[in-house]
Amino acid sequence: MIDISKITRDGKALFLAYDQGMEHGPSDFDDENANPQNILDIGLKGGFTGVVFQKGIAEQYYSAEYKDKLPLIVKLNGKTNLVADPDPYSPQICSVSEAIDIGASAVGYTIYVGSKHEPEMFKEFSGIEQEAHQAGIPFIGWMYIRGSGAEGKNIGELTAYAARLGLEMGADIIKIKFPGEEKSLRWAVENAGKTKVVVSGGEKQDEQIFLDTVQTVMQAGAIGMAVGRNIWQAENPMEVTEKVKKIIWP
Ligand code: FBP
Repeated sequence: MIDISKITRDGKALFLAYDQGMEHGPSDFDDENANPQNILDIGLKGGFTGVVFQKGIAEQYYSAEYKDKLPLIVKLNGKTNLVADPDPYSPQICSVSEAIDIGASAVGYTIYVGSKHEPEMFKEFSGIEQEAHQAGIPFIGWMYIRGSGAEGKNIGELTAYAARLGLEMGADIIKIKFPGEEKSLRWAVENAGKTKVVVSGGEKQDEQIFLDTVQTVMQAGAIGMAVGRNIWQAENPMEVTEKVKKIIWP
């Protein structure tokens, strides 16, 4: 079993996600958070257990001084939101060895569960899983439900299916979206078995609603959050971070 202690604290996780510049474009940013250096500052001061970058930002901004203080998780695939495809595919754009060379303590890959492109993504996902585990680093699967195969189906059931898929495919940690209620998330966590679960933050929302979600996520048995916009789009990112940490590490 792969050791995930480098990217967790007391078995819990708080990852700072910052691949939105690729996934959504600069419309997510303002003068402060467009600068990756400010995100590293939040990650470091906030005591996050990992920061998630694509390889370009990692190469240009993640220097050796961060290595033992703020572990790097490199996302190995990505896409823009410019092509409206009902069946998304996010190709691999970075290899495991390249990620390790730029300092990665773990790697991640987004798979769109329910997309017609599942076969290509399964292939890339499993190749990465094998290489990451040969190199002894954790592999995080972003298990996102999206595609024509998921249309009209129950989100709670699909979330549990996505979580189970992460276990079946050998992910050490999976990142899933909050299915809207504790019961469904609990079922997803149960189906993930020994694979640990973190939940994504989603669009920036009212602070209390976001904190209530974090509370529910922890009650459901997840090990933490992988959150971006609800932290670095906040008026005071440090303040929200402290509140989130109090919930994750009471
Ligand atoms: P957020 O907390 O900002 O939602 O970040 C989590 C994340 O998974 C990012 O890693 C990714 O860029 C984004 O959400 C993708 O969101 P969507 O699938 O809605 O485009």
